[in-house]
Amino acid sequence: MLKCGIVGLPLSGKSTVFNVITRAGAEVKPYAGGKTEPNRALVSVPDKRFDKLVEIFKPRSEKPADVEFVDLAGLSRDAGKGAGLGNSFLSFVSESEALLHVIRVFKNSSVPHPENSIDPLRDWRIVEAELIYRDLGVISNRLTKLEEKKGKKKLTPQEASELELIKELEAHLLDERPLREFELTDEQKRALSGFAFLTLKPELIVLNLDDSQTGEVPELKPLEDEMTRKGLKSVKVYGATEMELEQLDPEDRAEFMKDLSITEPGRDRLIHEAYKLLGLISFFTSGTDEVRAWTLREGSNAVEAAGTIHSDLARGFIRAQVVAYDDFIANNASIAQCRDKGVLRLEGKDYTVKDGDMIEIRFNV
Ligand SMILES: Nc1nc2c(ncn2[C@@H]2O[C@H](COP(=O)(O)OP(=O)(O)OP(=O)(O)O)[C@@H](O)[C@H]2O)c(=O)[nH]1
Ligand SMILES: [Mg+2]
Repeated sequence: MLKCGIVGLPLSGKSTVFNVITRAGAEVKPYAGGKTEPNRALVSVPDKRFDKLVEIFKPRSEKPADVEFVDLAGLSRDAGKGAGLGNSFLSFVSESEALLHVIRVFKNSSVPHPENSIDPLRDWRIVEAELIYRDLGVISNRLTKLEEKKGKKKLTPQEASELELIKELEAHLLDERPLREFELTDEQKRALSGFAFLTLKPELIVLNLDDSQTGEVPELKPLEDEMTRKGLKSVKVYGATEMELEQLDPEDRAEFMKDLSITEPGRDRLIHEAYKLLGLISFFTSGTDEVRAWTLREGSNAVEAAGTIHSDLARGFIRAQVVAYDDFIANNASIAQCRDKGVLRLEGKDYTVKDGDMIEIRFNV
């Protein structure tokens, strides 16, 4: 299951955004400090196709894909040097596969800003610098170990190439650049995965606005320019307002959303953007027993899809019976008709699974 960590400066609205996404009702308060345990909640990925399949199959049980969101305490300037929660906080971040970085854009005189002014670009850089600093710490530990070993005996070829690589990474980080801007081969990525580098994780910037900031926001311009230069992705939310919105009944909510020109609720938008950012797709298994949505990395093959369902299905994989959701619907939700029309296919191990595939695994163990 996918895990997303929410990071940002203290009082940037992280718990507010967490509540928008999860409706979990985490504590939101206008002063920093206190609680240090992260808030966690599971969220079902909204998917109209899944809803439709449930309607068609009327299964005994249904299970949408889910994502876990973890809301952490604020990351202050110099956390990596031990300020605030320091490194214990950063270890929570390392279990996440993706980061939502909440940036305060809203003005609210009753909520102090740790840097005393609204400056999204500066704030983004402070947190980014802390993440870089933490990765440098991880690298320097590993470098020390490898250098020590090198002093005593010969390094294996693997260790020698690792040493070379992490020296390059160190230089890159010292240049104040995140590791996601360093070009790595797939093999190198695999070799580094155990380090859980924070700046290698995909990051979605969440701009937390006040509902009065619907037009152009001058304070935001410098960060927007930087995001364009760096190809960073962002999504806007009206944190405080959308949190209230989640508590309204559907009719009032629709009205309110129209006023803010929001077409998709904040929670759906955030979850969908996180999905896209991570290159994730969904496939379905469906029958009268169960309709279920599964999450898969784009580019995965049929055996990997089988493995997400159960390791036995991957081990004993014979073939996958596949039909695209759209074809299934276009053919009156009839498997027989899909077969007649030739849109129901039998695929082998190397088949690349597509978003919206309905799959049945044939296996033998
Ligand atoms: N006006 C306005 N106020 C907001 C918005 N988002 C959050 N706030 C207020 O800002 C304060 C802090 O919000 P939280 O969500 O608790 O912020 P946080 O980042 O989780 O704070 P820490 O966990 O203490 O670091 C609360 O008083 C919120 O009501 C917003 O979009 N607009
Ligand atoms: Mg909080």
